[in-house]
Amino acid sequence: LSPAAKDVESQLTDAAKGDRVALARLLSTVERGGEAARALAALAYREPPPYSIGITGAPGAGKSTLTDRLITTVRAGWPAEGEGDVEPVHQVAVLAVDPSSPFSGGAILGDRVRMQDHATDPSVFIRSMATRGHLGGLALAVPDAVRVLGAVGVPLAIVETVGVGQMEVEVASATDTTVVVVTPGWGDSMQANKAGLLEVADIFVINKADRPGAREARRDLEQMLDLSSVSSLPRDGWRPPVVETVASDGAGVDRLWVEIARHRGHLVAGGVLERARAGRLEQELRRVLVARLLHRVEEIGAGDDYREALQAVVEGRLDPYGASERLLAPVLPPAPPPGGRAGGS
Ligand SMILES: Nc1nc2c(ncn2[C@@H]2O[C@H](COP(=O)(O)OP(=O)(O)O)[C@@H](O)[C@H]2O)c(=O)[nH]1
Ligand SMILES: [Mg+2]
Repeated sequence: LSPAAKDVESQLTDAAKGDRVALARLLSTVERGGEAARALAALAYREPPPYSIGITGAPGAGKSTLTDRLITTVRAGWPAEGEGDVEPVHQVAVLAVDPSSPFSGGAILGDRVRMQDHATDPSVFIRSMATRGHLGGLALAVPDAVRVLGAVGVPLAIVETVGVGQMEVEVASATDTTVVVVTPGWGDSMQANKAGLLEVADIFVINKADRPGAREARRDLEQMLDLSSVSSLPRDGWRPPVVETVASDGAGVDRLWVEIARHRGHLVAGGVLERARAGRLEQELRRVLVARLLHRVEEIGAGDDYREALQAVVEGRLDPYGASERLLAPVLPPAPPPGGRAGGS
């Protein structure tokens, strides 16, 4: 075992016993990437993942306030539909994901302050995650972090993203249950539609339902869902429910938790959970492959051979395809280009 692997192994053992500092270190390792992160992933992916909930939506929609309320509700246990009993959730971890800055900006800082009610609860672990380098970045780091949580025995992870860019939606939707938060107001649900949120939502929340327009927002969402159900979304028979909440006073949050539990029940019952997780792992494998290849491309691009080949292309002595074949020769064995055409399409 390398020293890095030994370190992460002992940190995993400590974190599994409830050592929060060890867990924080492990998540920093994931953020940094590199050899230690690689060793950590090798261990973490052997263990079952936690149940994961993604929360996404425009900045200011109330995601952090909602998450904060949800933590309180979650600690009471999983609601069982139609029955009185609950399965306890002994631990919950929140990852607040900010792709925009490596140093926590105002939004995350605000989140920290807001969630401080739970700071003294040893069963609640809250961590913000920022970008790891540039290639792959958070889209790779967050699933790794979730697996680390699973490996140390955390049964439930909530991933809150800060915005609704492609990356944020990707990160939030790489969870078992994806909650999309919108607010009443002109065009908000339309924007959710445009941002591709309709495809990824398992549950819609209309937060700030204390403000005018909640009913219209619900009508818009339901209409869009009606339209999308006739198209071919692979929903496995699940229609995303629309839940109204007032996160600032907690109204509707219990209902949200019931819907999350209902969605989980739906996934588990039909074997959908396993299939969906396998599908996400395939996407992740693809991302890792692409990230590694891009990394090699960057290395090649920093070399002398690259500059020479580029010069040859500029001077018309070589075409870009010939140049790329020459540069890739040490990485990829020569193969006919896809479709037999130069470069393929
Ligand atoms: N009126 C109203 N304000 C809310 C509600 N939920 C959150 N807010 C406020 O909206 C602002 C943004 O909330 P925040 O949770 O930081 O949003 P985030 O950016 O999506 O995480 C804060 O000032 C909250 O107090 C709500 O249900 N009703
Ligand atoms: Mg927030």
